[in-house]
Amino acid sequence: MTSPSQDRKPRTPSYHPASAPDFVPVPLLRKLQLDRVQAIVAHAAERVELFRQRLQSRKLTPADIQTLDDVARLPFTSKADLRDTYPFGLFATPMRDVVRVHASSGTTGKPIVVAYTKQDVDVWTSVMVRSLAACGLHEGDIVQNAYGYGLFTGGLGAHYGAEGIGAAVIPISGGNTDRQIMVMKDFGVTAICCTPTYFLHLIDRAAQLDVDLKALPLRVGVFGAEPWTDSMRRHIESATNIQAFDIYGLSEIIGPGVAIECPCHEGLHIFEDHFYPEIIDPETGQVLPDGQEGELVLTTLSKWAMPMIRYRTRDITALIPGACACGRSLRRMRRIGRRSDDMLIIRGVNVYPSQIEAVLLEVEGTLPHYQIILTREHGLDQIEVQVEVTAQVFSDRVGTLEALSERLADTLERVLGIRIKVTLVEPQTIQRSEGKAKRVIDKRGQT
Ligand code: DLL
Repeated sequence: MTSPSQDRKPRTPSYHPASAPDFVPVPLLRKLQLDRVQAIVAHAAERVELFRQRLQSRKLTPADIQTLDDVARLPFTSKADLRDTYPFGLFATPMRDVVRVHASSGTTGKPIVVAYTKQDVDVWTSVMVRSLAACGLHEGDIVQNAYGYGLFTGGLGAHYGAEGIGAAVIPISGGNTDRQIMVMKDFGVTAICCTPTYFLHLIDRAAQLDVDLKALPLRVGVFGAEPWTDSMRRHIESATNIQAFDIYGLSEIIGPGVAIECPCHEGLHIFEDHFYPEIIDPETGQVLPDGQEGELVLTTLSKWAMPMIRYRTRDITALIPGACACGRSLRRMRRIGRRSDDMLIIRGVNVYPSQIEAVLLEVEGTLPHYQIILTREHGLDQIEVQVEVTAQVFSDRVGTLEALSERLADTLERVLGIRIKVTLVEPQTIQRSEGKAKRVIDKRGQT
């Protein structure tokens, strides 16, 4: 029997057959986009009440979409629309045609819910296969998938893609770092999928355990679900033999696989045959020309269970003018560095300060003065909430304080899906602001 790592002849064709649609001539791509946008707008207008009403109030019909530029006449969709129609109000197919449901953080206690038909799951798989192919993965690779499985789209999205390309998937999910390192070493893992900060943590922990990651066959990392930087890439690539790729996506649009870096690492190619991108000025909503920074707006061109028309992602980027040296005809966007709203991404989990505030306000004994402090220890994001309690609670027995902070941490964990350190402080401890309260102190860049 050969060990997995002995069987590592380079078998990658320079372009994987699954990538063929990435190279389609631009005029053909534009024609395909127009056909698809016309069909999806008609589908949404027929099936989604909210969209139908918005079209009517603008005196528009699907027939008004004659060119791709006409997309800019359509109304936007926002996260608030998903919240207001919770849970299934934006579904465009009956539940019997839905084969999968995922969910992601909303701005308050309830998540937002997204759905897929069988055909939608196939499209998702295909864009994930093309993503992994762009990273150089192929049959024979052993992929450790450390994105979380569950309602989060990262786990199953990467899983279907890796299986689809013919690799062997290890569905280890997130957490349990020592076991991750053991598996990486013992199973001959060649590629890892996880958040970039979790991988930084794996690097630190491997060093503590005396595991030399450079001695392993690991050669590709597919990192996304949160912003990261070129200096993180340099750190990852110097501590391992990995080539690190940035993968972008969001639940509302499909999950991971909306855009991917190619080996040129000069921006992320958007799978334009399935997602139509625009960049807008987040203040005015006006479409901006290529090269200018603004908010990314995406229209799904082939998602039937829950089409998204002009969805405001809140992610700030720019479309990169010109062609990429790799030959893909798909346009590229700059990596996402920030958002135009206050959503935080902690260990890959989306958190809105408003969700935390909603929990704090419900619990008796706390005051509406709080601060969220973010730090990074050994590559892992840490989040602490400091909250003032009433003088009476504070003067009570220590046991009362402990019980209250436990209760808050439990409730926050239930709502957010991650454990937060809760520190109760005396009244008047948290600095008051003269203008907008500064709720979030992000020290992650400094640690
Ligand atoms: O994070 C989907 C995903 C899973 C993408 C695994 C990549 C890998 P959501 O939980 O809905 O979906 O969060 C979407 O995360 O609007 C961005 O703000 C942020 N985000 C995702 N990928 C990147 C990235 C998944 N590569 C939100 N760079 C998005 C920066 C990212 N931010």
